[in-house]
Amino acid sequence: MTSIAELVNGAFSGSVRAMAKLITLVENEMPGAVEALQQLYPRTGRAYIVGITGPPGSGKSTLTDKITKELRKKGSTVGIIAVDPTSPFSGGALLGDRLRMQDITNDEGVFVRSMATRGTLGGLSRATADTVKILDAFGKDFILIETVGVGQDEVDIVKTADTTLLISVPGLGDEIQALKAGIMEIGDIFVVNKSDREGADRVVTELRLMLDLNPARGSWRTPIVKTVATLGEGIADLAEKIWEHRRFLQGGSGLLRKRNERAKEEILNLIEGEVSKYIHKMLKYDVTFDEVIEQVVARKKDPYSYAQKVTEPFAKYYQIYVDQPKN
Ligand SMILES: Nc1nc2c(ncn2[C@@H]2O[C@H](COP(=O)(O)OP(=O)(O)O)[C@@H](O)[C@H]2O)c(=O)[nH]1
Ligand SMILES: [Mg+2]
Repeated sequence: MTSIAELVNGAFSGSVRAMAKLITLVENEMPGAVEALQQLYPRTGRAYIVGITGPPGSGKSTLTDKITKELRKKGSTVGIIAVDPTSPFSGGALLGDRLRMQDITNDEGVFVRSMATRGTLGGLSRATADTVKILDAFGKDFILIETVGVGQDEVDIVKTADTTLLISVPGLGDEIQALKAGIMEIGDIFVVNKSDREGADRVVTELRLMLDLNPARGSWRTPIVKTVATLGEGIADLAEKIWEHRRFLQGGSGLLRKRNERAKEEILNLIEGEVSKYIHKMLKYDVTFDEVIEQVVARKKDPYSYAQKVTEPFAKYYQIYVDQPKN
């Protein structure tokens, strides 16, 4: 048995095996996972995190591959987390795709990990955020997260990123509509991939129009980059835009603000997780709980009073804050 401290030290000294083991530990919430993260935490915060999101088939994996090569050319090390189940990195894609990825997966400066879809809501984003920390502590300069841009979990995952690339492609008219519906706010750089196809310029024009109509984007003028990922066209430009956004965030208070927000959310999530862990355990052993459910359904009890009763010890302890006026 390797101890947690040994694994952590192993990862610090560059053992890929130790790092992979740590990720498995954390991903499956196995005993020692929290201990490992506690030990890793002081060494995190150095990596730059890029989210790559967009509809299935838009070329996220191909772009991830090409961006990785571009970053490697400049000497940066890269960690890739593929949350997309169809990603060639996770083995879900065609053999040809996977073969194309082989040269980066054989590169020592690149570490690729795919995330299995988790049952619990929020489980996937938590596992991704924890894996980011491990890769960060391990010393990866850039961490790329590939994820399909749908659903709350995905949006949460993207919130982990410092810079988010939103991928669209020509020929998906309603894609733009879907972007309008809210996901647009999370994109720092818009990528129109498959620009070898007809209609790319129209997509660019539509996106530009939409971005200009959106007032709440601060002083960052969201660039739109045309790429042909399969041919590597536009990739150098895209990498440059990532650096530009990074400089933009680091130049002002943007990066610190993003990271503060992220830390706040993480702390709150952890506290909620801890509290609900005890409640769930308690209810699991409470033989009267099934009865309570029946009574609630039969309208003999109301769920509100029961919830208040269950959380009473907690409420008593913190009542002072609830009663306190804010200032
Ligand atoms: N024509 C064209 N095909 C592309 C381009 N980028 C990716 N593809 C192809 O689109 C398909 C889906 O790409 P993939 O990277 O797996 O998309 P993902 O599902 O978003 O990760 C693959 O067959 C790619 O070879 C591009 O710029 N132009
Ligand atoms: Mg993919």
